Amino acid sequence: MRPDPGLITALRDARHVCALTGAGISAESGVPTFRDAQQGLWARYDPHELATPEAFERNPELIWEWYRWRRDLVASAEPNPGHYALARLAQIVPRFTLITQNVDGLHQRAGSTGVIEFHGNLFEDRCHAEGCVVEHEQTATVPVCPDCGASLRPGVVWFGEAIPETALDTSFAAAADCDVFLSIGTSSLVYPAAGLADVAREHDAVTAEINPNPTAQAAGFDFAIASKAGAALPELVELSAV
Ligand code: BV8
Repeated sequence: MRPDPGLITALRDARHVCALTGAGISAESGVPTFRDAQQGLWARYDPHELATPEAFERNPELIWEWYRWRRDLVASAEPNPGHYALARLAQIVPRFTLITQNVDGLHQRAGSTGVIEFHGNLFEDRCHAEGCVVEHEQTATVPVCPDCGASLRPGVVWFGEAIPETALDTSFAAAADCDVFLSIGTSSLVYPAAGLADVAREHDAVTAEINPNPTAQAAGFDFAIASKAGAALPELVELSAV
């Protein structure tokens, strides 16, 4: 289905486009979305229970096993046309801000730069006490910080943890400044990320949601494209280039 001409015009006229992506943009790369990530061994766990500091402190071995499983899953995935389309969009519009809730690094592998990782990065290890990123060669089930001896944990933001300040401030400033806000492949259920669309709307940005399953917030968007990101984005980006 051809995108709405109103959205194409808005993209062509935009000074600044801001995109927020969620697990849905990586679904076509074979990375399960956050809500259906629990396959097989993990089916009995709720990600909201596992992605918390409490779960890590209670059972660091289990949490490390889960994240190593996810790292393997993502390492074998490739960016898809949706990721590449956003990397292309950055070359077309005067200013482009890409904010992702995903921790899989697929935007960067598709060529996007300056990606704001709102919820951190799956492949970084951080000291659970000091928060610093730690490079190491440890093979222990639960690696430890060479500086203070605390457990290392994956460099993601867990439920109940604050968003990194720079990512938070930069993202909300971009949402407030942009002319077009694209919400792509997210259920828009997790805050504060889900609040970015509201800020864009309050600052008169044209807003669009791209999701094959329209979310509960779809009615709040100027345009709701009920399509997969890998199908809708390449066409949307090329039409906005002319
Ligand atoms: C915070 C990283 C405060 C980890 C993630 C009680 C205590 C504390 C906080 C709270 C609380 N109650 C509520 C909160 C706030 C909480 C929250 O929002 N909870 C929700 C559940 C209500 N938020 C937080 O805790 C945040 N921090 O509030 O801090 C604070 C302040 C100061 C000091 C201390 C604390 C932190 C939240 C970050 C959690 N980390 N990920 C990891 O990955 O392991 S969240 C994780 O789920 C994702 O990153 C993402 O953000 C989120 C939702 O996932 P989605 O990306 O939307 O994916 P989902 O599966 O849901 O949906 C996929 C969509 O794609 C679907 O709609 C589907 O239709 C669509 N789709 C499918 N295929 C395609 C597609 N779309 C396009 N194309 C396709 N092909």
